[in-house]
Order: sequence, then structure tokens, then C-alpha cells
Amino acid sequence: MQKKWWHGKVAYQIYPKSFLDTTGSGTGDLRGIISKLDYLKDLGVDIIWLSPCYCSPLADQGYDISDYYNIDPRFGTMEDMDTLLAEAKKRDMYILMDLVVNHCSDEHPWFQQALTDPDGKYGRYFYMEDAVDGHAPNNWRSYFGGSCWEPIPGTDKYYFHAFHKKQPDLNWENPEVREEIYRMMNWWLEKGLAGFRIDAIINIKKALPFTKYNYPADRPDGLVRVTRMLDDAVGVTDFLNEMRDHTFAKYDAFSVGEVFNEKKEDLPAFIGDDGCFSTMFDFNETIFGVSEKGWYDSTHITPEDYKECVFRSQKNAEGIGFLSNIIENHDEPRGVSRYIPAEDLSDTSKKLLATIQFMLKGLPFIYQGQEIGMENFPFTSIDQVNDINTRDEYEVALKAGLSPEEALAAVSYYSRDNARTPFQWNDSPNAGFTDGTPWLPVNPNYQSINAQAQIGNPDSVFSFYQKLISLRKDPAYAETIIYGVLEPYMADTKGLMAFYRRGEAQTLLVLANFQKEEQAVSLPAPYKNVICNNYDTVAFAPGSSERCPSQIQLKSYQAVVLEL
Ligand code: TEU
Repeated sequence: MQKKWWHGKVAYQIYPKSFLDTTGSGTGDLRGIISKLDYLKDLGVDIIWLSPCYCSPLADQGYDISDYYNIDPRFGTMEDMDTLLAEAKKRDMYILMDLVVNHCSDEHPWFQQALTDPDGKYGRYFYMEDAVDGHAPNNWRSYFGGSCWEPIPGTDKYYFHAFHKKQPDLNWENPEVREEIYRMMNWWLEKGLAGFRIDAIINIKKALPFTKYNYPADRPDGLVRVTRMLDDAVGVTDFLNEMRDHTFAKYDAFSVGEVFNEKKEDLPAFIGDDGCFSTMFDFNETIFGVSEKGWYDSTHITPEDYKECVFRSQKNAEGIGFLSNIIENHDEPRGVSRYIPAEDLSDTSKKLLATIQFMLKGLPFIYQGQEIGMENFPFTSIDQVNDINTRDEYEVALKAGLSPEEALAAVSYYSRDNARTPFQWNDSPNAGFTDGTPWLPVNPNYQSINAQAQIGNPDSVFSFYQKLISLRKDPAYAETIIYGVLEPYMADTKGLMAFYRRGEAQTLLVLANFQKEEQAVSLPAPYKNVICNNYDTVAFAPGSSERCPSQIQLKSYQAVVLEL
């Protein structure tokens, strides 16, 4: 694998709307981000991915862009963006923006012009298709519920949207569209952007013609999930290689793909040495247990499932390319609430999860608030939910016969708003996020979980993340942590997630006791050093001692990294 400038870095995702509000509007802004660059630097972050802050009606919180060349006034100005780029550069930090080009907003001028003339130049920027016998061209269901097809007023045509109807899909088959997109990307890269996180990208290639691909319905609504068509959509990497050659390659830019439903054999084409992206997220854990019926029918993940998912991803990518590892993002519940059983949630178990994430092979992405152990929101009413995806899933659950209480409980576990509540800076009103009314309620636990209480406290979750980041950059271990081969250890032992990282200079062994009960673990060899530990000490199992440490006694949720 060729070595790249970003391999040893640590990345951090900012969701601008919920990070820090400097104007009292209730919505976070770029000035807020600029004022916290030192906080991020102090944590050890190098690369910052900003979720969208372009002009947008915010129907899907900015993932519906109406002007790719401007900053939405709610987030600030282009001058603020330029300041952010310059201030980041001063601190040797890199800024990524979100590239949302599967679709744009229905309020984008391209789409507005397309509506007035569906057969004209801009009509061909989208998928505007004739009705079939007065109906939509096929039976695909959009990600956010309902048909993928919306009638175009005053015509007998429909336009296609894989996501919300306010997010019409761009027609990637049209070379003019691709040119427009590459021009825009280069414009941003010229400004000094380090690269992009690439949204929902697998969807740009459709199974065409649309009318040919009606599939058997998978729900009583008579529709089939739009992802079904991806099995028949061939050639997405042709588009992506073209994109790389016209944009990233010229700037040595970094790109991380948000790829779901990829075909396994496509992995080298995505992230291999000549792949179309630098890296892509590992979503194996987040998609565990998904049900075609909806969130209400999905299976919750257990620590054993988690281990299996992670090891499978690591194995698939070994020798091919670099994955990006997350425990959460703006589309997922909080990782600590999802992967740790509720009754065991504590600073100790949060640190265990952090240790696992940071000791995997790949690029770690921290999602804002993860570094202070932010948790899911205790929803008591669907009125507290803003997210369109959660609201749709709530309706789906009700239609399936769940009571309102059951439906709320079912969607609370998965809701994207869990991760979107305002960042908890301190214990003052609204957690120091805003002087106004926050756009989404602040988690009531902010008085105990906030950044101010943790910075400088050596036992805090925040300080633990700092330690993990320093370890990744420590010249004594970096090579092994970044490039060492991951090999599972005692993978069949329940409640234990353990693995080697075998590097040229040394072998590390990560032992995570992923359960409340203590557990004795045999060591394959004596260890030289404990290089990370979420407890103060390592205990020996009966019969073992420091001189002959064949077995160690891991405490509840203890995670240690040993140098063998
Ligand atoms: O997500 C793409 C995607 O596939 C989502 O539907 C994801 O499966 C879902 O959010 C899980 O609940 C990206 C963005 O990350 C997301 O925020 C946007 O809503 C979506 O694209 C449309 O742009």
C-alpha cells in the first residue's frame, strides 16, 4: 500500500448547525467553529470535515444544496469560510467539505429552470420521465419514505428523487452535469480545501431505463427500497474515476466516500492504490440488523455482533486499502448508547469503545461530542424530533401497528437527532451552545457531561481521547498503529474483543473486556509495556505475577493495549 500524507492523521466531523452559535440565532455558525479551532487542536485533531454549510432550505439539514458556491447566511459568509481555511492552515489543520452531488435542492436554479422546461437543457440535468399509464415510471421507494417519483405540475412527467422530494437527483449520465460538478469541486479545492467527504455517492449510478426495473414490493405500500436497484446499476466507478482524475488527483486531495451497499469486489476500485477515493467509511456495524420493514423491526447490535462486524471489515480491507473508522456520525445514534448496553454506560465503558476505535487499522473520525462521551437524547415525544428520516420511520412503525409509545421507543434508538443535539460546552443554560433558543433541544445531561468539566481533568473521557490521539502520533508506536496488520485474538471468547496489531518494529495486543463481569485472559507472550489502559493498573489472574504474567485479570470494561 502506498503511504499517504493523511494516513497517520486524526479526523473530526463538525455538524455546523449544532456546534457553536455566536449570534444568538439558535443555529451554530462558522464563527463558532473558528473560535473552537484551538480546542480541536488541543484535542489532537488534524482533519476537520464540515457537514454542509452551503446555501440550502435545510429540508434535510443542508444535504439539499441550492447554491454550491455560497455559504448559507445562517452559517455565516464566504469571508468567514476563507477565515476558517486560513486559521486552520495556521494550525496545520485541514478542512474538508461535504460533497453532496447525488442530488441538489429543488430550490436550486437548475431545478427551477428544469421545471419550466423539462425537455430543455436543465431538464436533462435531472431525471424527468414520462408517466407510464398515468403512473410513476417504477415502484422504487425513496430513502425517506414514499415513491421516488414526484409529479411535475402541468405535465405528465415525474422527476426522480432517491431521498426527499426536495432533493431531486442529478443526472450523472449527462456529461454537462458532470462538468458542472467538477468545475465546482475544483473551485473549492483552489480555495485551499484539503478535500471532500462524498455523500451518498453509490446512488449516482441508476439501473436504467427506469421502467425496466420494477421489482417485487418489499412492504405493504407496494414499493421496493431504492437500494434494490443498486444490484443492477453497473459502472459507478467509471464516473468516480473520472471525477478523481478531473479533481482530486490534480491537488493530492483527500476524499472519503460515504458508500453503502457496495459490491464486495468493488473495494479495490474504491480504496485500492488506484482507487477512486482515498478511503471510505466502514459502516458494517451501523447497518447490522437492518430490516426491510423499517427501524421498528430492526435487530439491536450486541458486543459480540459488533466484534464480528468490525473484524469482517478489517479483514476485507487488509492489503487493499485504508478504511475510515467511526462509532457515530450525524446519521446515527450516539456510539456509546448503541454499542454499550444501557445499564453499563460509564466513562470506563466509553473509554473502552474509544480504545477499540483508535486501535483499529484505518483513519479514526471523531464525531463532535464523542470526545466528551455525549449520549442519546431521552425523547419523550415525537414533537422533539426534527429529522425527516425519523419522522418517516415513526409513521412506518405506527402503520405496522405499534402504539405511539412503542413507535417512539423504536425510533428513539436509531434517530439521527440523537447525534444532532447541540454540543455540550459547559453547564450554563443551553450548555453554552447559544444565548438564544437552540434549534434542537439540548440533552438534559449537559450539567454532568460537558467539555469544560472534562478539559484538564486527567480521568475524563476527553483526556482519554487526547491520550489515544497522542499514542497514534507517538513515533515509538505510530508505524504499528497506522500500518500494522490486525489479527483477531481469541475471537471466540464471549465478552472479549481482542486483537494484535503486528508492525515491523513491534507487536501490540489490544484486550477489551466488553462486559460488566471481570475476566481472566491468557497472554500469548509476556508483555513489555502497558501503553494504554482505562484503569490505573493491570491486575494478574491467580497464579500469575509481574514476573510471570501469563494471565491477566481484566476488570469490568477494562481495555488495555500491551506491547509484547
Ligand atoms: O446519507 C446517505 C444515506 O444513505 C442515508 O440515507 C443513511 O442511510 C441514513 O441517513 C441512515 O439513517 C447521506 C447523509 O449523510 C445524510 O445526512 C443525508 O440525509 C443523505 O445522504 C441525503 O443527502
